[in-house]
Amino acid sequence: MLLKCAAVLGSPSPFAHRVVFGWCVSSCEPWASGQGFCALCTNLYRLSGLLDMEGALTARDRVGIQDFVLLDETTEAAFLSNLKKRFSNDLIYTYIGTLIVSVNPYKEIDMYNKKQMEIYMGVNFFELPPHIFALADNAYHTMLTEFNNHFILISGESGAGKTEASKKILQYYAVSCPSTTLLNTVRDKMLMSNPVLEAFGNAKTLKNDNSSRFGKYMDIQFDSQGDAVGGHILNYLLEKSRVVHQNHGERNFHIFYQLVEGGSDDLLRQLGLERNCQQYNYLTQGECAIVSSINDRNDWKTVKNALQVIDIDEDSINYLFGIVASVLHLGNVQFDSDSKGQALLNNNHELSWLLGVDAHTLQEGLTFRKIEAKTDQVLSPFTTDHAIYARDALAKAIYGKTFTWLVNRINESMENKVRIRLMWNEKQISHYSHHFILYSKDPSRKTVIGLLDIYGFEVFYVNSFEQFCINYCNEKLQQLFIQLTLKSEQEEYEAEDIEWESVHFFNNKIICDLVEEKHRGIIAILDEECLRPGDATDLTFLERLEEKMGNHPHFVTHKLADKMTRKTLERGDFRLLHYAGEVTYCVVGKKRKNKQSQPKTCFSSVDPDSRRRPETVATQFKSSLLKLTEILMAKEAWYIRCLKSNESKLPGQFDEALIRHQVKYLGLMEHLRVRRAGFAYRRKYEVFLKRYKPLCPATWPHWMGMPADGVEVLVQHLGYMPDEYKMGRTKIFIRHPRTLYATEDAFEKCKHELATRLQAKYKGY
Ligand code: AOV
Ligand code: MG
Repeated sequence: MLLKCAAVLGSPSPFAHRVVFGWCVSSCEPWASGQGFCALCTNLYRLSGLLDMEGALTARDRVGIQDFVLLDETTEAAFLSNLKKRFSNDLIYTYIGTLIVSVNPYKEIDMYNKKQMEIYMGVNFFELPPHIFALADNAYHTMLTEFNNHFILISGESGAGKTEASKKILQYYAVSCPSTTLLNTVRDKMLMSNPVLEAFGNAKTLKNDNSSRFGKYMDIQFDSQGDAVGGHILNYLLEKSRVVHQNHGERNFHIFYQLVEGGSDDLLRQLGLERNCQQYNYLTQGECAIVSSINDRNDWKTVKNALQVIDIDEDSINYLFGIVASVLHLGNVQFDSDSKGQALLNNNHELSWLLGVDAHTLQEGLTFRKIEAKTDQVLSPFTTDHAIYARDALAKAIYGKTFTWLVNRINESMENKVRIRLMWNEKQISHYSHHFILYSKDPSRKTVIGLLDIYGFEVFYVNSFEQFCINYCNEKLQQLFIQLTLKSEQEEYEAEDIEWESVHFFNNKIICDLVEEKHRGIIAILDEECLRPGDATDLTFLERLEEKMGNHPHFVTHKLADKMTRKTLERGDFRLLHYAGEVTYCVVGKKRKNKQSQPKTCFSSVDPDSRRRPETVATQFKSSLLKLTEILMAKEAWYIRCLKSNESKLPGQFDEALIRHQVKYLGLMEHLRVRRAGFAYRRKYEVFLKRYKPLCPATWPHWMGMPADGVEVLVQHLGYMPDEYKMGRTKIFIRHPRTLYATEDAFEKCKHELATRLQAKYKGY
């Protein structure tokens, strides 16, 4: 029926006909078929009179619209109502232009299988129902055709579905890219890096049973033929404190439970472990070692297999589990206090299981401080509290180093070792001929798609240094989003003299500055307090903050709490009004956690840097986020904004208030307004002309005049309607993607003709 509809509609020119045709046929939601409804061309259907309009509107009413840009009104209520309709029909993805809004369904929906992947391969973005595969595919094809680097920013609060989305995208690339046996192994390694890093870097929290406790940025490298040839991971600030402490209802990192539950009897015997998580202090604080949603035994098998795929040899795997077991044993090391209050080791049993460490030296290290005098060493005994602190610091340091080691090993194994194939076969010449012509393509050149999956914004009952860092990180990502979309988009229209009614938005730069500004931000003040000798404490840090930030509109102190937010604040707390909501931070432990609290002597032989006074944790984190921002800013961005559907992790529940809050703080309404009033696509005249000039006899093979004039001639020839595009100072702006897709279709056809000619010319190349 849809085909018939499109064919009968007709259009003013053959070119425009293709636009209508492609659009109507392909953007209809398949689940509405029978009633047939295309979200993008209601008017055309109405004109044709071919469709049962009542049926079509009922379908629209039932399943909602797949692109918010096409909503009749841009109110928050309309936005939420559309989201809800789609969610209740298991349509968890909706577009705002090329951005995807995703709502966590908390249930398996059969939409990620191989067949679905195949459906989305090589199809223009809006031709099928919204899907992260469409976004992944579009990023991939844009990368190939434009030879540039891309990244996919997946954001949203804890439990919103970021990690799941990033895994699905990686799987999509693994299946959809062209393959050879050699490359398949690289691909397997990339895929298998996930279960390993999740085992060591994810944990159950109150927000999410598989919460990422580290940030991950992964570059997938492609060669010029589109093969995935390598990968590289950057990891950010692992929440090491979890190794030694978990809040009620939370767990330690998955790997500990996997080993205890899944390890063979033999392995446990070798490591001196019992098959009972309750035996280990580091596993019992949260009182939820066993969780129904997590199958530690199965996950153990997956992780063991994955470790082999990523080339970790048997010996190293044994050492790795030895270290994991050592941390558990270390957690069971207890101290008594002698009559002078000095720490004494309770018993030596656990120490004997610690890998490769002399038990006596370790015992000394845990119960005495070594003070180096000029020629002498003096041992000063620890109190029990100090000894416990030293034990925990050692456990955290061992685990942190192990995690870094793992990431390095994964990176080595994913390194691009594939020899560049310089021989091109005929099929490839045909397929990539336009690259030869238009870009003089160098087959050894590589481009990347980066996937960013970082811990989401989180607010707990007690929020500590870890939440401060995580939420600061989310603040930075929001700032990046604002910079790249709302701000730069509007600035670009201005710079290009495009008429534009500006859209107001909240710019969270003010909060980023509050945290990170040099000499004046919270991190700078925390560092000062950490490095200040003498009487600095967590409370003096708070006093300094109050002194310096007292009047800041996003900082609330104990003194001002009632006045500003009418919510009281404990004496040891301060509150930040983040873009995503207010969070009360407890300063206790902040100073200690900010210092690199690793027992340096343990690692000095392997890490020469550890002798220098280390940078504080927060400052290191701040620098790494700055670098990350630079990496991302140099790439073309794609966005997936994940929303959490409800706090109880229940399938099918759409908590309207919770979702409204997220829609608000993620700036989705503002993004929609900018998108709706703006232009979906823009390219420099030179770039646009270079690609599409074969479509017009006047511009092919060479346009001798100004590029802007060439583009004008070209689009006139293609039959662009006046309101479909605008000519800026340096770029052409195209309102709807469908116009561009039609141009792409025409280009594809033209390419085949060129390919035939090329094949003859380059035979045997
Ligand atoms: P997050 O990465 O955004 O939180 P996850 O991706 O781990 O959140 O998702 C949390 C849980 O929600 C998953 O374990 C799944 O049970 C469920 N889920 C998410 N996306 C989907 C989906 N597309 N289909 C079905 N279930 C889904 V955090 O790492 O805590 O910020 O730090
Ligand atoms: Mg995650």
